[in-house]
Amino acid sequence: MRRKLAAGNWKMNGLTASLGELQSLASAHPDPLVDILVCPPATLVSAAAQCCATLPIAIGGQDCHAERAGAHTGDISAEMLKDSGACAAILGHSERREHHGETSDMVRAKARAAHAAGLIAVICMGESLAQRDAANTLDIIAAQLALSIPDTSTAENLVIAYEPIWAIGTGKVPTPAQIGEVHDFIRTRLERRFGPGVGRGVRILYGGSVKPDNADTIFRVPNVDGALVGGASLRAEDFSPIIHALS
Ligand code: G2H
Repeated sequence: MRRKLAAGNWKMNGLTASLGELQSLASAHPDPLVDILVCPPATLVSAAAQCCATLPIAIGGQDCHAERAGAHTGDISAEMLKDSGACAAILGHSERREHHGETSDMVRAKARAAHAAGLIAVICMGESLAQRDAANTLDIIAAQLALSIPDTSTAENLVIAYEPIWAIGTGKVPTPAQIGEVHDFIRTRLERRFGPGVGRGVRILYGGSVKPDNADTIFRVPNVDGALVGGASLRAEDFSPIIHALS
């Protein structure tokens, strides 16, 4: 039985004052029935982890370098994230693939580093609108799955987020049938590659314009084990009803 997961991706948002939202979230869910993960910007990971030390909210980063240490100005390693109190790292988000030229090979290397440091790798994948319109969605997902997921993956240290690029921050959401088709496909591929134990244990999140008013519909889709939420995770009053819909 997979535990549901509500993950918040703050992206490049949040200052010290924003940590109050975590306190509000915990107050609204003192004993949550689902796992809650919040991934603030790197500048807030340590403070957020301290703030949540006694709260039912886990903290994650939004990226990590594939190397353990070295001359990589501006980058942070998986070990540093872990040392800051993070338990997970979002990897391969389309904004990083697009704006930072990250390939699936690079994502796989980062995920391997995350696993070595004891972090959960939340690996994102999804198709563009042009790829969907050309009926290439499942081919794109198959390639991203094959190349982005390292062999070090287990049911505990891997979470996959299906995020169609055209649904990110746009207010457009795929139909339940479209979400279900991709999530079922990912599940089947995971079972084929890792066997039924791991394949059925990995959680598959949906991401892309998840809001309080569409969460319930999305969470009814089989093989949707939760959500990776961007804009609606920034304020507890928006994230809380999404968590509630998962419970
Ligand atoms: C997709 C998502 C979070 P949003 O990027 O990863 O963002 O919910 O704002 O579309």
